[in-house]
Amino acid sequence: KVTLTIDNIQVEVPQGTTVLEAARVAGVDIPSLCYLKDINEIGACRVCLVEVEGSRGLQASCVFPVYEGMKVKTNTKKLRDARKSTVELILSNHNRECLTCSRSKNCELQNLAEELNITEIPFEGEKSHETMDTVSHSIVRDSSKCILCGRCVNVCKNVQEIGILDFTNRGFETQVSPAFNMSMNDTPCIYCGQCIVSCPVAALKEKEDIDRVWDAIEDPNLHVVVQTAPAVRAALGEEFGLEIGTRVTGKMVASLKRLGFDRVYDTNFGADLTIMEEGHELLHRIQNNGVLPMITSCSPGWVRYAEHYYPEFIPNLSSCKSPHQMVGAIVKSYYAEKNNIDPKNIFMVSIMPCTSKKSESARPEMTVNGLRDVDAVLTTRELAKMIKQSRIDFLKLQDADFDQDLLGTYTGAGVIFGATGGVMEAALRTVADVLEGKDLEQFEYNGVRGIEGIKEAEVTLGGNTIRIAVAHGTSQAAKVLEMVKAGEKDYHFIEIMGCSGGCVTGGGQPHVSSKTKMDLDIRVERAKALYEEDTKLEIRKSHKNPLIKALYDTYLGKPNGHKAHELLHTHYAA
Ligand code: HC0
Ligand code: SF4
Repeated sequence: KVTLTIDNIQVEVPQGTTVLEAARVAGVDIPSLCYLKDINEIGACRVCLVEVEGSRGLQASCVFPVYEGMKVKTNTKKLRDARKSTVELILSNHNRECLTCSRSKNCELQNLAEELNITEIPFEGEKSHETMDTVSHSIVRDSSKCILCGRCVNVCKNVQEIGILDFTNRGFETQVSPAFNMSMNDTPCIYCGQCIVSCPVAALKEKEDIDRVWDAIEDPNLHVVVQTAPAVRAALGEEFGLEIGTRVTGKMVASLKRLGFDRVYDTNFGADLTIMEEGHELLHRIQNNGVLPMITSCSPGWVRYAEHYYPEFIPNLSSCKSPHQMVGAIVKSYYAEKNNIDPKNIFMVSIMPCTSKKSESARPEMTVNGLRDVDAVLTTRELAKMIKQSRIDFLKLQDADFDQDLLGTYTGAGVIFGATGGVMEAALRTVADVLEGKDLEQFEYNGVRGIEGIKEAEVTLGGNTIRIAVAHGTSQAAKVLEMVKAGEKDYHFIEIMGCSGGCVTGGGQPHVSSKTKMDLDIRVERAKALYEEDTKLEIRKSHKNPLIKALYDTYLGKPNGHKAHELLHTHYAA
């Protein structure tokens, strides 16, 4: 332990702590901009400057380690002036159209300018070359907003270990972009959006689709059905000032009804359906010498990663479509038939915590009879915008229930899909019952929960030992795949999610400031909300969902049967 004083406040912290972190412990708030805990600790922007007694010049506190007896000052005139000049310089080459910016009121640069009391920019800098890339279905890059902090570069390079974005050019023309300033669409970007949720400004954002959804709602000829992903309920409340990890399922449903959707369903129904299909696919592969390990295919960021970086594992991907695509396919077949609606007149919207889902839903494979399973995907952030546009007082909404007919029930197994390990646990709950031939009382699998990068377990089911692994974030996925390739590991089933933490920390979730990320792990807080909903539900195993049973009995036939294959499965090409 090391004892030091910061602004005369004594604080004790472990050796190796930085001054910025120590100040947080002491309750002293040092401003920062490029700093992002564990992701970007490079001391580049020089906003977090402090004075350290006995050392020359001003120090970047995010990279300066503490030492015994150290005396730090964080709030002197010299520091305020230095920080102000630094931020003024950044602003002089920044697109300052804040009024029409998607991050307005939620921008770390704007907040900093306000805190530092910057009321004018003393010099108008020459603007560097600008690029606006709107080509992909998922991500928009607007370099006029970029402040070269490097947060996106490092999350992509060091956390995801993909490396699409980098500093290009030199000096004044320095940019952050894909190589040769290519469109993201022409790179092997997986659209995970981790760069977006790391960006302090609006240089990276999702490709919005709000207007198309409003048009559909207004169109009297369209029947508009909406579904919500498990992870949305764990984060939407943050957009309305609620604490991270507050579950807002009922208010979310109420708001969707107010927005004018004709039916509100939960993707969890699709998750239950996926478990039926994927669980039986696994059993079939195990019993018939099929390709193993089978790997989940519900995270489109992961699927794109496999296609671009590990095509040799494509035969290992489950042929199941992801849950929201299954819901779309069932709405445009079964639901349409039962309600006597021409599927051409159904418009299916998915609210997702994910930016990659936008691209997934546009894939040509994700159709039935020439109709897209899902017509539009909105992120959690976009849903919050629609609610605000409609002037709905979210916090005052009475909780409402999902529509109860046809696809209207879901189980605890479906809910936990949104956290890393959840798909595996949900699958085990069903596969175990099938293999044991009974309704097992012990069905919580704590070994696959939590945020450890790679989780492994062996489960004995019906006399067979099944070896499983769970990986989240593509760097962890790569480790598992390399071990499998090298013959070091021999699993039957692997769950892989493209983002660290799983969907709860997807690229479409509400922005959380770098300051808050210092205090808590949002992966843990949001996951808690989902496990809490699981324990509150009466039915917690997918195969016990009565409407899933009815769907098979009256329409699909058997899991993995002919009709199920036609609607719910796909294939991925290398
Ligand atoms: Fe997920 Fe999903 S759990 S990918 O993380 O499998 O996006 O939340 O909706 O489709 O159910 C995201 C979240 C989903 C799907 C489900 C799966
Ligand atoms: Fe990298 Fe993901 Fe951003 Fe693409 S979306 S640039 S893969 S972090």
